[in-house]
Amino acid sequence: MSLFRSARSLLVLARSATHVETCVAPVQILLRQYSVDQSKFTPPSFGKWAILGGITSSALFFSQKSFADAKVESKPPEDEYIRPPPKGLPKSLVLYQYEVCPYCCKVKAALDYYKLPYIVVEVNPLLKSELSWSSYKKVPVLKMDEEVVVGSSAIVSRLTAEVEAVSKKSPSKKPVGQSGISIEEEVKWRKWVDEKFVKILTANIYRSWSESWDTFKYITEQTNWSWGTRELARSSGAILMWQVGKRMPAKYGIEGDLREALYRTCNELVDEVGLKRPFLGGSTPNMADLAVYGVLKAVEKTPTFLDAMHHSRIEPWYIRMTEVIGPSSRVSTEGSTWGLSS
Ligand SMILES: N[C@@H](CCC(=O)N[C@@H](CS)C(=O)NCC(=O)O)C(=O)O
Repeated sequence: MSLFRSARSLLVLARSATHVETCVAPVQILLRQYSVDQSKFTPPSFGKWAILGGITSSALFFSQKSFADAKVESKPPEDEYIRPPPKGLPKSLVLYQYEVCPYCCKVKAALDYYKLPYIVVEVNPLLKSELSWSSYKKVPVLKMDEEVVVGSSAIVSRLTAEVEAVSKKSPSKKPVGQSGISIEEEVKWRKWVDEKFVKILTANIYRSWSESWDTFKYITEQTNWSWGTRELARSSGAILMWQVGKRMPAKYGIEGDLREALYRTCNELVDEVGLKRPFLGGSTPNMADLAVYGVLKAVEKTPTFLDAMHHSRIEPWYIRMTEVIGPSSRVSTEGSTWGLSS
């Protein structure tokens, strides 16, 4: 039983790793393994198939309608980087997330910066039972009262539109984008985060055996699992992601030394900020600042993060961001007891 729990924990961890590709890769590997094993599978006799088929179709028949009715249909909008028309700040905000997912950290950076209190629901990456009500199965998902918004960029665009609308009426709420880059540039830099920065960062955290080990040390430290589960998950996760990580540079088209590529990418942001303003947004952060900060925050304290701070010029900007964002406005966390060793 404890072996099962540990294996499950490993998958949970591996899927909680910090990028869409890295989130799904370990499971894909296991599925590939499963399809190999299937060739050795001997089908049961016709009678057994008939019984099995009967039971399955009855179960499907009785469950299908209620499942279809229950699902909330959602998908990210095409124009996820564009501020949608505001509808008014909701009374309740519930974020469905993985704790160390970069896209979720991006949303948390915005919620924290805007001082919007939110409840976190930690999603089980294997069963996803916390999202059983939703057709969309990735995280982050944000419930704004009864409305569901999915996709990190769409969520941040929506939150910003709401806060900007409120800040026009109430100066106590922080506006964004004063004397900073244009709205078009802001979109360009947000895309840069999703299409370039997050990939280079992910390739770096699994760059070598020792780095993969340290990354998993950091990830497992975010859990309150028992010592045994944590150690097993750390070792197996580190091995798995080290192997997956080897293919990342080719897959993402990253040439040359990975660390140098990371430093260069961090410096690209710093050069764009320039010396005359503290943030891309000018005197206050904009959505591009929040996106870079969130993605970096997901790997805070890993060797990759520390190297980036010490060998690129990004640290002063990161410190300014940490100060301006301030303490988290998260009010509670639910659903995080799965995977725990009791
Ligand atoms: N473009 C999406 C990407 C979200 C995403 O890929 N999330 C990963 C977690 S890092 C995920 O949920 N993957 C599917 C899974 O775990 O099954 C966004 O910005 O929110």
